[in-house]
Amino acid sequence: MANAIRFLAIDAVEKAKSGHPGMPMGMADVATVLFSRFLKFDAADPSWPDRDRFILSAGHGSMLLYALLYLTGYEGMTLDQLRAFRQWGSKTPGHPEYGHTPGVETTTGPLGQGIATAVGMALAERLMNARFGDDLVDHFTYVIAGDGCLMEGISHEAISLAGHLRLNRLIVLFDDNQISIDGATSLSCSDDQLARFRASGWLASRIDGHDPQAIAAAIETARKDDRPSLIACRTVIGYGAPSRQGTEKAHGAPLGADEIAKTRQALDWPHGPFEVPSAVIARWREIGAHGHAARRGWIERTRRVCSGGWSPFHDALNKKLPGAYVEAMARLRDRFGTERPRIATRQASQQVIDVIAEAVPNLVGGSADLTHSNLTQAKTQQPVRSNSLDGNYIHYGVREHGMAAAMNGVALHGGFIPYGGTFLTFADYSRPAIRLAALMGIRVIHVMTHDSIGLGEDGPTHQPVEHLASLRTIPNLLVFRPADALETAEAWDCALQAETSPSILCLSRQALPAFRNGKAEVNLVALGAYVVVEPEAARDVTLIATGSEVSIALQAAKLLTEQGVRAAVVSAPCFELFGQQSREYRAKVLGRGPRVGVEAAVEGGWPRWLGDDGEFVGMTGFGASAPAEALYREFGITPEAVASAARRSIERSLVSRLAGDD
Ligand SMILES: Cc1ncc(C[n+]2csc(CCOP(=O)(O)OP(=O)(O)O)c2C)c(N)n1
Repeated sequence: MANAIRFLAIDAVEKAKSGHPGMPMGMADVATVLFSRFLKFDAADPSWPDRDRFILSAGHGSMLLYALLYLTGYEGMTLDQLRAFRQWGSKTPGHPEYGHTPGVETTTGPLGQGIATAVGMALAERLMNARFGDDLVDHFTYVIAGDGCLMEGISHEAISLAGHLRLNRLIVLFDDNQISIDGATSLSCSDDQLARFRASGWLASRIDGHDPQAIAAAIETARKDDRPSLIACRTVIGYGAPSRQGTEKAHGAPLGADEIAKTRQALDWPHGPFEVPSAVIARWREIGAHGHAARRGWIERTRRVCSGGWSPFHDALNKKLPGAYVEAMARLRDRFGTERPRIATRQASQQVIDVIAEAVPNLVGGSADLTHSNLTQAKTQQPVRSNSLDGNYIHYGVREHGMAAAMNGVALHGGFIPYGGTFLTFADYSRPAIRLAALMGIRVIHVMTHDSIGLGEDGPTHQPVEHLASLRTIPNLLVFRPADALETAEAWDCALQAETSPSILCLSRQALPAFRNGKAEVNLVALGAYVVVEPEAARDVTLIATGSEVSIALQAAKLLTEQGVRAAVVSAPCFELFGQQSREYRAKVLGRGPRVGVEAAVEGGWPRWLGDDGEFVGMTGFGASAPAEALYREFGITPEAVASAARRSIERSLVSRLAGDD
């Protein structure tokens, strides 16, 4: 059974002329025991909500997973797909990709992400279980992680959080082969992994990863323990390849025809490439269908639960927002539109969260130890603790990266919409997990406050300047920077409605004046950018600003009016959404004349919106420690500076027009 995995991996890597045979060969025995004796799944329905989750954190060993998906009979995972490993259009990309290949629970490859995402999945399972009981939610999360995953810093945050919350349904099978790319792990690491996990509150043991009895016994014990479990499986990388096994040479290169022939002999596998004896296939297919009865039973039980036609369980699994949310959000937008509070956008966000936490029961909030600064906890939200898993607010601790990955896991698991807070300047700590969320297309909401030099005295370490620009370069990530309370509510609404994109809400520490009047009929943030002030006669210049700088642009427009210059003001809370609008709409908003961009951050991608004659008013370097007003003055982000930039760009555009006429 295990050799079938081994040789499919060997043959696929050989055919692709690239890939990683060593890890699948080493962990084939562990995977075989796990899938044949423990994993609850039905290959016929990869999205059955109560399936056990299997996460290949060591994503470079993707052929282990693809071989298992083929052998157990996942639809679409054919031998041809294995033959097309790593090729254009195949279901078998170099690293497992969520949403691309049925049966892949999360995208892995960046080491450490899988195990940290799995923590979120195991947490979501316990949260769902606390709400809906064993009949509906009762599954394990299994992870295969390698030395690389455990060397990565994120693993510390992840195992620490999992131990603290006593996520007893999380079982990590550590491919303890003592080899990574450079050679023996002893070159760079002398951690006692078992001691490390134990110190974080885990059950930890070491076994021979090629002994099926030992593997089964360890998993059996782990399943019964009330802590998360680490099973260090001592394995031989490239097991069976006579001259490569146990060395880094087995890690990431095809074995080559000679070595493959010798491996076939050594493991007594006389079959040709991609050939699996029918008896072996039949047995694997039985395993793939094992969970069928359990799934039918689960379907019956869920039917009974929602016999009245409605059930909170189905609502939770459904990605759509409830009707109560739509009404509550409409009321809140009206309130902000008419009351026009002058508050920080983080405070506005707090009010949004207070409203939506009641209307959206499956919202799960949190913060990386900045709850009182991020203002992320609703009055009604209760903290999640190891002994009260029915809470809905997670104190992630000072673990931004772990939080971001755990939120990915919570979203992937299903049943919840996760959001979590930190300071925008620490977005870089979370970035690899944010990038994966964008790549996977999942709804995860980051509340990132203290979004500019406007935070003041904490100084340049805490003042983001390059973060907006760099986050905007991540494809499929929505970066919102609302300018007042109403825009904050609308940005939240957009983030919650975005089922296939993560969002970042960049919010101010300082109070901002409201600038929109009356009832809020249309969500203008959803347009990405829109005109706030349109002069009565044709525009001379368009001032485009985001967040706290919209009010500066408005004051600049007034100054310009006094000077006989007609300035339109555009608020641009989300460039990604603006980019999706029609060419006509964008042209109408941007205007034909010169433009000035205003944002208390570095220029980044602004030139796209400003044109050749445009000018940018913002930061050119790091901030400083001083009160916010002083910083805006000293760094020249003032109404006067914007008005001067506007006049300069009008002049420039006149000159270039005249030059064009010549
Ligand atoms: C964050 C990150 N850094 C580096 C890599 C490149 N990389 C892929 S596998 C690997 C070595 C991993 O060693 P181990 O987990 O022991 O895997 P094994 O050699 O046992 O297959 C490295 C450095 C990566 N995929 N992700």
